[in-house]
Amino acid sequence: MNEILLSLTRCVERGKVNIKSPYPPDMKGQEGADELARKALDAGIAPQDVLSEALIVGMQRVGVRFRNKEIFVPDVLMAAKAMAAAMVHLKPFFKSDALKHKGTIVVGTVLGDLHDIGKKLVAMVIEGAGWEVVDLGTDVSPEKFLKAVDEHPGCVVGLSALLTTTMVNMEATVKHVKAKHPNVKVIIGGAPVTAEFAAKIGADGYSADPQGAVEFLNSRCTSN
Ligand code: B1M
Repeated sequence: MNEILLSLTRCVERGKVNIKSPYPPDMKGQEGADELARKALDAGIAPQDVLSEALIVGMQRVGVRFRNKEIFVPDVLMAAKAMAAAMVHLKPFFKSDALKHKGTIVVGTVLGDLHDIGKKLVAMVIEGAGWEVVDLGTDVSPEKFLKAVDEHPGCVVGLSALLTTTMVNMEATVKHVKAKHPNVKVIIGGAPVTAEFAAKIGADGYSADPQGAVEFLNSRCTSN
């Protein structure tokens, strides 16, 4: 494996944004995701390989370690920051079609619910896994989800809820979206949500954490 890509993977995994970043302390003064992504492209490494062999690998490790409680929310946020710094250099290639997303997921916290810390984490890890994320924010009505699905044909829908009182709006959203788009896959999550609840309301998947959402998307929602 190329040395630059190995170092880039490590920067995402450790949340090392750039050379100026003092975090993590043991990597102080070292190049970060920002410099290494640029270096990889300048060395002629294909943008697709920078993404899939370095950035996605790093973020996947972050997802697994977060699930295993080896790292915590601030670590995931730093990893996402490092990933974003690298993505700045890759973005032009998305526009030129040299890089392809695996697909699109429309995410949001359901109607009446303002909790978005977990949903944002899920969105970051999914994005880090190579998916395009359209984040509708919080307090999202079933109608707004449907409008987004209309605008992003073939997308997956991801619903988050943290209140027992708003879980009911997950059911309303699944029904509203599937009435018009029966083949659209919906995954749900959030502290009070369970796999049993997901099955009961007709959602296609449930995950307790970001990594599970990525696994659902990669295994159930891609054509390759
Ligand atoms: Co609120 N709140 N809150 N709150 N809040 C809880 C959820 C609560 C359990 C606290 C308690 O009473 N112990 C309780 C809910 C009780 C219940 O319904 N049974 C509660 C309440 C009652 C309320 C208010 C009603 C309080 C009031 O005003 N009286 C009010 C409601 C506002 C509203 O939404 N309409 C309210 C308000 C707030 C704040 C605004 C102050 C703030 C939210 C800030 C924000 O999100 N921007 C807040 C917070 C921070 C919490 C707690 C403390 C923390 C939630 C959190 O961010 N967790 C929470 C208590 C707790 O959980 N300890 C609580 C960290 C986050 C990383 O985890 O969101 O679970 P989580 O996300 C995880 C997984 O669930 C999963 O992956 C994430 C990462 O691992 N996941 C998915 C989440 N979405 C997913 C989607 C997926 C897949 C996985 O696929 C699409």
